[in-house]
Amino acid sequence: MPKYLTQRQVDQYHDEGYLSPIDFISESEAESIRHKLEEAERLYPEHINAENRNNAHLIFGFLDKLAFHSTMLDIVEDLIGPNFSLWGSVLFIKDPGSPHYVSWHQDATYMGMTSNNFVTPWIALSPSNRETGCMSMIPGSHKNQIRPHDDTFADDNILTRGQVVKDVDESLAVDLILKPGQMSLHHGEIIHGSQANLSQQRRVGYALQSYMANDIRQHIGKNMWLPVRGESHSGEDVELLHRPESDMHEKAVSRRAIVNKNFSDILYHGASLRRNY
Ligand SMILES: O=C(O)CCC(=O)C(=O)O
Repeated sequence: MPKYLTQRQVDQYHDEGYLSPIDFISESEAESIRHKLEEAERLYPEHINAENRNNAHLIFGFLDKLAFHSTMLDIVEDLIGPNFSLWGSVLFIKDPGSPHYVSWHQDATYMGMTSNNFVTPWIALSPSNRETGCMSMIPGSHKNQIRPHDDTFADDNILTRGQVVKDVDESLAVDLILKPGQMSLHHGEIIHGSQANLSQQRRVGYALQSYMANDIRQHIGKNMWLPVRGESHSGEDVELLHRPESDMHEKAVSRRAIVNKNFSDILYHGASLRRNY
């Protein structure tokens, strides 16, 4: 018996590679978290800006709490089992009228994992719809393994390498429309992307990227994991991370810097260029 989702939702996730929309927190809670985020951007611009949006849960309590929210953990357990850690997180923000987009890609392509059976919850902290540039998924595409990607490094592409899967049949795409406080969940191998923000409001999404069962290992870069539920990752080469002592705590800030360097080494492994994010 699943803990939070219905069996139908669990089956749908495995069959289509995503689940959406899921009511997660209230609209007012989402708004309050977004205000805290925008306050953090204002107070600590060096630590949270367009080129520094990875792993902010390691330095801010209000994001850490989302990663450890009991509803979140029950949902993740329903999809990948009871023993898992968090690999990282990414704030996907598109400013009003911004041309930034995310090309068709599969997350697992450059993550260097021994298995791609992992899940990313994407929490909407503002309305995410066609006008603001919501994510779109190609249902069932997680069953066809990793397709070749071209690294374009295109200016407006938010992805590290601007990587893109060619020849995607866009007529199959499903748009994930989310209200603030709702979330979607997607599999590490599903083909997905998002368009520019044509609206006058910010589109703010927080991706917990990704929760992984404790038998998945990093084969490129260092094995660094934040234990979340059940038995944690273990082994001689495993480095376990800590939750932040408090917002911007000195130790937390240095841990995040090490994790972000590892992220960059993994995601740009073998690439011809390295961007600052
Ligand atoms: O937020 C977006 O537009 C894209 C996010 C994404 O690709 C992801 O969470 O894997």
